[in-house]
Amino acid sequence: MAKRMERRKRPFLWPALAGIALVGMAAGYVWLEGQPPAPIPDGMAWIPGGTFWMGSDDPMFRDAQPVHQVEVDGFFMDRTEVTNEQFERFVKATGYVTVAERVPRAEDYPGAPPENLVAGSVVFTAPSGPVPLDNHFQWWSYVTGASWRHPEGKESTIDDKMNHPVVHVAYEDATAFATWAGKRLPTEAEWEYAARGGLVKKAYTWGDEFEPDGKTMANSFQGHFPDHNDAHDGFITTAPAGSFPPNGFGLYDMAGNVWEWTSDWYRHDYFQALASAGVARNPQGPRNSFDPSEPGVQKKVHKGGSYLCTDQYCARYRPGGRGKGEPDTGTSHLGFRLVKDAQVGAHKQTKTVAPFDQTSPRRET
Ligand SMILES: [Ca+2]
Ligand SMILES: [Ca+2]
Repeated sequence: MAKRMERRKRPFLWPALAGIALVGMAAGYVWLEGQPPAPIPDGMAWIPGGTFWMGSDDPMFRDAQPVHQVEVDGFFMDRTEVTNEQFERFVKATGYVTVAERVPRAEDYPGAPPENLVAGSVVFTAPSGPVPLDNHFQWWSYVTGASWRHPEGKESTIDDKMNHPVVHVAYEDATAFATWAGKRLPTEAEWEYAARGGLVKKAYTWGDEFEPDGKTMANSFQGHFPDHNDAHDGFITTAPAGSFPPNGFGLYDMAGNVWEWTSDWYRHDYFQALASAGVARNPQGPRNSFDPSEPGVQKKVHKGGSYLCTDQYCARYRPGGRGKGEPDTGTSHLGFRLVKDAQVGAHKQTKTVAPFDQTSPRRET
């Protein structure tokens, strides 16, 4: 039923809008303590485990407070967002059809006018002039025919964007790709830990200064949001994955370019629960979702901000910032990257903090 209710929202409600000793050999990996496991899968970086300060003291990020300590085990992570070229390989191999490409079924949307039951996705379109920033419908709209193959609508293509991040992917599209690739989505804690690149409590993934020595470090939005993007960084929408300097772990675009799915459910108060329970180890997210701005709408956590982020409106290219969205809703600035455990089948000690409504079942995804 939960799934059914969520599916109903797709065409009508778009989202508001992280000593050297041989100690083991498993699944082909030789793990030397103090060294990364080998071999490192193609296109991935080894993120050594550790403890970090998660969240942000920024007054804009109330749902990212308090800053609290989290410990995560080591893992491999894609160096870049998943690209159109990689996603196309998956689609050609499997015949997979994304959520945005499927025609919504009338039985899933009782009462919906037939003309609204069309395949499509949510696309950013700049308004012609300045608009109040309290209504995102001024710049987001559901566009018939928009999908990963047609990011701005059915007339647009990805022919010259094969090295750009794939967009218009719903949560189930990302997990389908992950299953095919033998990887998984990161937890929110893994994603943020990786984004910080070994830095402690820094505002950005590279430090505390937005443009150190005048250097542009991420694909974000410059100009006047949302009507005028002067593309000071060279890109109005997506940039080829890996266009800006990597962070301390060798990861690209952990700030900006496109938002990225994590496996955690979103709750605005989750960090309060984690902080009160001591150091969280490999937290997997709350058991259920709650967003006070849209009660009853189940959402997953997005991380990293996008080419639309600006301090004028959304500064969530900062690693402590949190985004959110319904699992069945992809947009023109949302993609993903994946992680892989070092030892396949290894038991991961986890600390699931679930102080909330225990009667609500956790939705399997
Ligand atoms: Ca830009
Ligand atoms: Ca990104």
